[in-house]
Amino acid sequence: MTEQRWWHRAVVYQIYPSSFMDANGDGMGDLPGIIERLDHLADLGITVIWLSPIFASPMDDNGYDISDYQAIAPQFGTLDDLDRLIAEADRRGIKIILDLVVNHSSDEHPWFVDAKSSKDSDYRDFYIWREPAADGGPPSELTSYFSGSMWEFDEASGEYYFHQFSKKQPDLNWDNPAVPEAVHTMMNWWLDRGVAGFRMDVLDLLGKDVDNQQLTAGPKLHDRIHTMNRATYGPRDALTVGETWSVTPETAPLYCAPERDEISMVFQFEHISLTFGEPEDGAPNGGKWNAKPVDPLKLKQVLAKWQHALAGGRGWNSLFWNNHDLPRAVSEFGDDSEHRIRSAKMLATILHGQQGTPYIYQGEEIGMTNVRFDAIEDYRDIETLNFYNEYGDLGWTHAQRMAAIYRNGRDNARTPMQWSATDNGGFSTGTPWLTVNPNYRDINVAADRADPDGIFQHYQKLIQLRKDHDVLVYGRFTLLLEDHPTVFAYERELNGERWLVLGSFSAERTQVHLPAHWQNTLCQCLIHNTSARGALGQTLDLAPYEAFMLRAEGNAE
Ligand code: TEU
Repeated sequence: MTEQRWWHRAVVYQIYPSSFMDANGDGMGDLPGIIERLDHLADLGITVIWLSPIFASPMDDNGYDISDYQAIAPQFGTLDDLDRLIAEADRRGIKIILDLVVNHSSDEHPWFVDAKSSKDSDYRDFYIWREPAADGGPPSELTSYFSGSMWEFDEASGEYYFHQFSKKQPDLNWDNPAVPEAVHTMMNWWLDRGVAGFRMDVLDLLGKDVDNQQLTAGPKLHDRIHTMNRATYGPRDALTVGETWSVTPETAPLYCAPERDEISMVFQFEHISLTFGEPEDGAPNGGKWNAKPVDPLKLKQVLAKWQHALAGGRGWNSLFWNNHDLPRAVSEFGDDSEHRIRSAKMLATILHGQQGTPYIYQGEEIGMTNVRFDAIEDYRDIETLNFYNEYGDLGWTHAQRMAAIYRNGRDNARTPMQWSATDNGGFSTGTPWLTVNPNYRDINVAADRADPDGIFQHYQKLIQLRKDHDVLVYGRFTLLLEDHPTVFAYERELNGERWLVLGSFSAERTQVHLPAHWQNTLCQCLIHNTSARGALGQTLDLAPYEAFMLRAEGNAE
């Protein structure tokens, strides 16, 4: 049995601060803008905000390159603004978690500036420096997630430093005990200020063993997370969620089984990786740029596997379709044209019915879509721009590269929030740092919220259902219609209460035969995206992207 924790019942909303709301007209979202829009989130019913980085940063990777972990980037506001945000959110029953980016810092962090100034610097060993290989080249052949080598030559000292992301994001050396010590002090400083936990960036990289080229899930990883837990958030009942691209159903409990005192839950990407194709030879992040269509059968099998793997107190899942690195949910897994509204609600229903903590990415609650800019100059993301250059050298045409960016570029998620049909979607009175998706005249918060059949109200209901019905939080999950190619159906059961959650991933009408124990059942329909269903027969005739949650009430005969 699962011991109950407050974050089991939480619904998290992720804010990408530069794109949420611009209060001062400089084209960049900010903390006062978030405060202005807290009522939107309170109305939605979410209980936690994950704030993507708001710290001082040269913004080479939009804040995932931090130059001062205890200062706010001036374009986002001040520490006072953050204190105010914490207090204003708290008044609405919403907690704030921060993004903990400590696999690397910015190269403009004083630690790195000092480290680079001399081999004798007290901070030299905060980072990872190696002699060149015998031929003078980099110490090893490792390709950065953002293109190029993971090693950058430093003329002054004649050594290379290690960076898994951009060269402006040098990796911190977790083998040096002074690094965790400094990080723990910083974390406690934020916890004392009232933050409720952390989203932990690339958590599975903290155990890296660079010389043996074991970068993910390295040998010291779990010791380090456990030590961090004990020294900081563990005794404070925080929510901690680890971004873990490498985690498997077998290794997940190492992170999030309660008795291990590491983190609350993993954020795993196996369902996302299903959309990746074959990597290009020698090119970074190959699979994502060769994306393939999603197979709904595999998708539901993977999600069900994770449901089973962490059930019964073995761990806890994060449930998500998208974030700031991924394409928009409705564009990737639904239909962002004819069936946009219905498929967005279907995805939401299927996600919120599972066991785990749901994560909603800003704009998802109104069905925001991917974007297509004609010119590469309109894009801002470092990964996208490096991809465009590097794959040009590999012979990909402009059209091929743009098609890949339309499908999987990170700026799909980062175009500003669409609040209204007014200029710039009501996001800013200035010139937005990244152009607003031109479809804002049709797709925006004001229009969607005014529509009783809108997506926002569907999310509102789903969140309320999770608050009202323990079966959605703790009920046993069983996959139904296992081999059906396009219908994802499952049951949740708690103390004799049985729910059926179903979503069709097809644009066609689809017939399914219900499992025997759901045939001829009288049901109460808790939520749907097409029309309410009551008494079930033997078969169901489903509309395109139909979805619902039903509670069994008795026998229909
Ligand atoms: O992402 C980790 C990560 O591996 C991503 O860069 C991922 O590989 C890519 O987006 C998919 O191709 C985290 C953050 O979420 C991301 O925004 C940061 O850029 C990255 O870490 C570095 O901090």
